[in-house]
Amino acid sequence: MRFHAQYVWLDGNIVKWEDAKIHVLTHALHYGTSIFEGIRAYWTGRNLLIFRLEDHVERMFKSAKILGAKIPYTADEVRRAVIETLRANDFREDVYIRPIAFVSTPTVTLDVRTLDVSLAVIAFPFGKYLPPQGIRAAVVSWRRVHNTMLPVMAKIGGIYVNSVLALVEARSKGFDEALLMDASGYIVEGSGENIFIARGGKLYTPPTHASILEGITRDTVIKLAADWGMTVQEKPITREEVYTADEVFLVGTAAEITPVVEVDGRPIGDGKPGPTTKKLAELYAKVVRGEVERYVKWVTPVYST
Ligand code: PY5
Repeated sequence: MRFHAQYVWLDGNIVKWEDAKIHVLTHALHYGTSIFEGIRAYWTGRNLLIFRLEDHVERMFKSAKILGAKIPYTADEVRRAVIETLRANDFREDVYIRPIAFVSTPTVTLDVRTLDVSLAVIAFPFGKYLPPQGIRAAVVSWRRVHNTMLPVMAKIGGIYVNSVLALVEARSKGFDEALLMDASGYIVEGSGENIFIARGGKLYTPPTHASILEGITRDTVIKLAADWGMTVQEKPITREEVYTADEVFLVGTAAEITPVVEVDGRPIGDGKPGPTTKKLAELYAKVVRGEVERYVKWVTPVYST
């Protein structure tokens, strides 16, 4: 996949893609002190709809608060920057949006509280992140970093080294995606996705205190499932519960709802995407395109029609 567009939003200006550059002594490059979001916008044929923009921007401010850095914009300004970026590029297809606030002061100092924070919004056409027909996953040896060591609830650049190591391990062994255990051996997340399992007609996902990112797609799935009277129970999930689940699926902005059809060489259910996963994925595809009345509140149109 090639990531490219015409324009980038950088500290208040729309600049050409090629000109969106930063200095090599940028703090975030050295210490991972960036706060980012992954947002999708879907092209309906008539308009471009941003999914859960408010929630993503809100999470950015929470991440900054946890890090101790200050984003020098209001939430409203960040939301407007996202819309401005999409309009400048005049996208007429599905895109992925990556707002990133990063500590930009060229210094070796670690105390970020007084350092400058820059903001960029990058957006580019984007298709599937993982094969939608189902993936083969492996439980990797790297453990999910515990939230007493790094705030995994925050989407901070440096924390993603944990995910990078996990995915490199899974891919180098021939798998599509990694499943990470926490220090106690419970399965908590994919490298860039939250996990759900269906077992005996019920849905389960790890609780938010279990060293996971509090995913916005996770929240969407919990709400969509509840609409059919299917409550999702938040509980620790063991490796053997995953192996013997009827269905396993990963959720995230990039991954959307991706069926996991095999874990560590063991087929999940009959080795094909299960009915609950399929039903949720279909509904999700409608919700993000503003086709479900009840959830139109979750989409922000980019162009005035
Ligand atoms: N867990 C981790 C570790 C994540 O990186 C992500 C998002 C999620 C869960 C799901 O969160 P949400 O539903 O709020 O997106 N990952 C990024 C994404 O845009 C991609 C990282 C490579 O989906």
